Amino acid sequence: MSGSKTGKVIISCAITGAIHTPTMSDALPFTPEQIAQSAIEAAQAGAAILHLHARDPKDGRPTSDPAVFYEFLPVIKQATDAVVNITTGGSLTMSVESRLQTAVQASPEMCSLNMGTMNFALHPLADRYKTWKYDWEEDYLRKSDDYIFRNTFRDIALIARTLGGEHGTKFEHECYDVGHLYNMAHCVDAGLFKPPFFIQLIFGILGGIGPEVRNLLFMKETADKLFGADYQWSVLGAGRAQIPFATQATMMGGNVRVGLEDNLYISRGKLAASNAEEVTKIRKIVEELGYQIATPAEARATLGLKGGDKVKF
Ligand code: KMH
Ligand code: ZN
Repeated sequence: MSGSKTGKVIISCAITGAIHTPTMSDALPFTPEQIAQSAIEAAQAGAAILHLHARDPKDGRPTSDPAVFYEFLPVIKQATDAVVNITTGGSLTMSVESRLQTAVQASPEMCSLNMGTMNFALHPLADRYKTWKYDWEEDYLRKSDDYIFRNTFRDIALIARTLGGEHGTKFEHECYDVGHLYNMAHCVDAGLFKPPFFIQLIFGILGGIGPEVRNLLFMKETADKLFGADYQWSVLGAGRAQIPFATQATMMGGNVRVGLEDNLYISRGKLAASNAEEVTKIRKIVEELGYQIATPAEARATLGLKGGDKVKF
């Protein structure tokens, strides 16, 4: 089903992630204060959903430690009405159990859920930098040519049953390739997820489907065939695909994801100054195309979320 119930475009912003490292951009937030501030500014710029990872404040290394998340979750919640979406993807070096621990404590309205095991390669990024701010960065990137981003059917079922039950958490189903849509359909048939599903179609991650518009059309057609009117969709283009794919998705009636987790550049060769700058850019395009952006309340209505008052942070 294309377009949200309100016909408005839901902007998600992915604040810091676990792909990029501090050397790559001074704008990449990694302390709890920076993550909170960047998320609040992104919400003020128009992001209705904030996708959040945590990082060690000492050196920006990805962490799944709930204590670090809890240094910024309440701050964000008090300052904005945006939907908080906590990652269960974490980083490539984390176990599924560790990736889940914060969401189990925080009981968020939304979590990401990755719909298939895959290569998730970051190693080509390492060749772009000669010196590093922190000693973990280069190793983390270069070793990713041998990492497996683990999301077996058993892992997916564990996350679905742990968070989908009494927590009432809904999922941003992250689909990096067409097979992940069939994985999703299998899980729906197994009763793991109830509509409306929120499916994030992802293009341009090395290990997933390539950033070509024909692939977007193919993934969208496949999702329509598998899920009919039961799903809402969004598009995440990694790196330089971010804005072109978000623009294409908008024209097709979809929703969009931007943010420094996925792309550090605001234009060719120019680093984005902030997450808010990326949100502002896509918001302008959405509105120039004659669409309106969704408020957090409209996003909650479209996606069937439990409400910000039901979370535990
Ligand atoms: N950081 C990547 C391994 C998610 O948030 O669920 C994948 C990721 C997905 O960020
Ligand atoms: Zn993420």
